[in-house]
Amino acid sequence: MLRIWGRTNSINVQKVLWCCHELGLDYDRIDAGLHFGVTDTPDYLAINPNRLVPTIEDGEIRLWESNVIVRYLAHQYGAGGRCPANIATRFDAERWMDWQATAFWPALRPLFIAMIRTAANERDASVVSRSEALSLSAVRILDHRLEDRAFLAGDAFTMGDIPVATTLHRWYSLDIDHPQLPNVRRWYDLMRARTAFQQIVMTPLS
Ligand SMILES: N[C@@H](CCC(=O)N[C@@H](CS)C(=O)NCC(=O)O)C(=O)O
Repeated sequence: MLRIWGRTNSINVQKVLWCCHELGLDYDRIDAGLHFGVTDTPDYLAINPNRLVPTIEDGEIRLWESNVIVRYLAHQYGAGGRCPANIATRFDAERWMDWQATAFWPALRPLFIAMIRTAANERDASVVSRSEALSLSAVRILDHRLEDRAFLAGDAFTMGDIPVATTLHRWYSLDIDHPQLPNVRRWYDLMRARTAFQQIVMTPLS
């Protein structure tokens, strides 16, 4: 059976778990990371030298890097659907997955760490305001993208929606200004209507 190492409050673990639920995959999850430890053990380091979660093992295949894991699962178990068969649609989805990892989450992560994992009196106001501004710029890019399509890569839900929606949920959940962005809101509401999103992603931030 597919094995997944990672704590359930991690954004990167949530991407993988949400993807599994969308694909109807059974899995065995092992708590790992932060106070659960595990990531420093020799056995874990042998499969993930980064001391980070998630990591998966699926038969002979061992992978880390959450978006690569989502790509793998979507291709292996959802080819033609969650991993689109059409090459243009597929790489459109891939692009938004990379954008999440290289632009959206790096913009939002400092704000998330400050507001959720740092005591109010220890927050660096300049980090908070810069991260808030950069995140809003990213969400505006998303709003523009979603102007003329239901999902990030077109008319159907794909693997491309998973990392970005997991990140957007954090943005909406933080106690900051959320200007009216109708396309983003409509897409976020589509995600919120999905049972797997409710079960895996819509949990209190910690
Ligand atoms: N680029 C990696 C980043 C993985 C990462 O930063 N994971 C965090 C959790 S979201 C982690 O392992 N933090 C340390 C820990 O939980 O012990 C991925 O997407 O999988």
